Amino acid sequence: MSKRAAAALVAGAMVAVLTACGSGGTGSAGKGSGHKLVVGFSQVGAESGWRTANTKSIQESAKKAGVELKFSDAQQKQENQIKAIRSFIQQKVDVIAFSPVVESGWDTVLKEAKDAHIPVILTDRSVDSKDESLYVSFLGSDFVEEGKKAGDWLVKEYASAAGPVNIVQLEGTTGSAPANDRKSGFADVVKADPKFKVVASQTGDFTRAKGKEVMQAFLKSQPKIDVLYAHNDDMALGAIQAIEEAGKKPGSDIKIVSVDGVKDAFTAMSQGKINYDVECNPLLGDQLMDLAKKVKAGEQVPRRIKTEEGTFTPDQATAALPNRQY
Ligand code: GZL
Repeated sequence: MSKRAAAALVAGAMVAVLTACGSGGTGSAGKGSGHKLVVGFSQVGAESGWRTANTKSIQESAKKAGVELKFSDAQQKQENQIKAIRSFIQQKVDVIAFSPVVESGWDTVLKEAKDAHIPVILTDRSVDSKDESLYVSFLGSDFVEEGKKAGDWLVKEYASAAGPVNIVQLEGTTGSAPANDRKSGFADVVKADPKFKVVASQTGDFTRAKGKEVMQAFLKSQPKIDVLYAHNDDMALGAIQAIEEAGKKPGSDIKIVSVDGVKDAFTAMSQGKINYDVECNPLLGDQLMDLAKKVKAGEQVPRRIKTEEGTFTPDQATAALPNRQY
């Protein structure tokens, strides 16, 4: 081989190696770099069956995708998520992903990630930041849509009722996107008919314990409750305990419409205790890992990726139970 041809071959090889290493950050996770993609993930907490399933999905998908996952549980505290994100920045991860416990108060720390040239992906819940450059994509459900689906069921269920239909509402974590949006989506539908009256509404913080406690208070303060709208199944399951301890029948004395679609709620539905469940899909892991790889490789990704999900009547839930993953 001539000297010129050999030199061209070496130069070509050099370019290939540099390109591979150059496309990654310090995690150098570019194509063909041979280094593992490093993702820092800050999870809300472990407050509900939905969250447990979401965490399992993310951890299993990372393993399957060969991604090094640095995982932090914030125990539902924003300050813990901010600390975790700062730690990921210090560790120079390739991508940061998180489910913001509340919508506000993220601009400062997300700016720090941006200044460190670390892309951020939002999963499950979003933020109210006006600066769209602070994150590259939001993967998760449409919570307003979920609230509307719950409202639509109620309107149909009580179409022939004269009213009033007294509703109590167990709200999710105060300030969180699912609580804000499920409340507004539901209200937008039921406000069309004055017979529907939300007589009490309070946060149960997405947990069974708090859901039971607040439902006990509703049962004491409200002379007549026809319907419970719970922003998630764990609060609905806690409320069922309170309703039964008060000597009433959940699903008939007090009808219940809930959100998430976790296995325990489907069991309650098969027992006639929950009347309708709007699914919120927690299995975001595979999509997140695929997104993270694309983002790190510098590929264009959609700004908003909406998860597909359905609704369940008691019969549908009973049929789905045997194969329900979460
Ligand atoms: C919704 C998610 C909510 C679930 C709750 O995407 O953020 O948080 O509905 C969970 O069960 O606690």
